[in-house]
Amino acid sequence: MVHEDTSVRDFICDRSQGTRHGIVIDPAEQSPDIAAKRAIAAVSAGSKMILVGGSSDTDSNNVHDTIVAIKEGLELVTWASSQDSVMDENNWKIPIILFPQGAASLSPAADAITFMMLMNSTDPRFLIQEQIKGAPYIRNAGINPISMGYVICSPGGRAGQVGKAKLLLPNEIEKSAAYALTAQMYGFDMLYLEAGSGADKPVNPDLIRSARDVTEITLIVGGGIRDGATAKIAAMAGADWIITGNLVEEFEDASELESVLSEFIKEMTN
Ligand code: 1GP
Repeated sequence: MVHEDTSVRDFICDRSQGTRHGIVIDPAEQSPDIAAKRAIAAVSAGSKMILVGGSSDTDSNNVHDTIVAIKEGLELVTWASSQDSVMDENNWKIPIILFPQGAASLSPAADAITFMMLMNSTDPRFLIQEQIKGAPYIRNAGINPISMGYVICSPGGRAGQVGKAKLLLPNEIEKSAAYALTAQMYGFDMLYLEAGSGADKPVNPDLIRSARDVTEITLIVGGGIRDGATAKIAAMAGADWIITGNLVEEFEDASELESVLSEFIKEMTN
């Protein structure tokens, strides 16, 4: 039986909370220790989801070690705040979610997995084959699947190349709406519009708006978002989640990262 705990999915898909911020940690880009420090800084700043994954150089070992380190780090802070009457321990209970490049980079320690179809891939591997490979493992490990349509928009970056995506162009407004409708008709929990990590331009807000206008699906937007003002534009267009990756990797110092992300989230939500 597929794991029935729907609490993580409900938390992620709850659209009543306004636009929230999440981070993506690429296990190939830092040690598990540093990843944990970054995750703690982000959660302390107000981030509400931690995705773990990357487009290349991830395998189940570095994915697993990274997830375990983040989990242990957050558990420690949760415990510390439970001993402190001023701090709310619930603020630290943030899901750690696998954001996999394929069936070879999974970990049973994750709270959930974005079980995704790369909807505009030209390769059946990313449409359905990796999913078939991974599904039995996901069931046996008891990881909660959160179904997701993943659409890579130009410029697309490494994710677009690796996933052999026929990129969604900034002017393909109706096509974006059609992808959103298709994702909803498949019963997917969420739709992720991705410009690619490190993109020089984020997803065109008109693509976000057209997807938002035709569906109630939870919308995630990421790629090339480096400041709160850009995040706010995506939020106003209808994004439920803004994901940043590179920004998090830029700071060695955790307290500096925390203050940059606090400012980012404040600007995004104001
Ligand atoms: C990757 O969209 C995310 O899936 C993050 O992109 O690294 O550009 O923030 P950035």
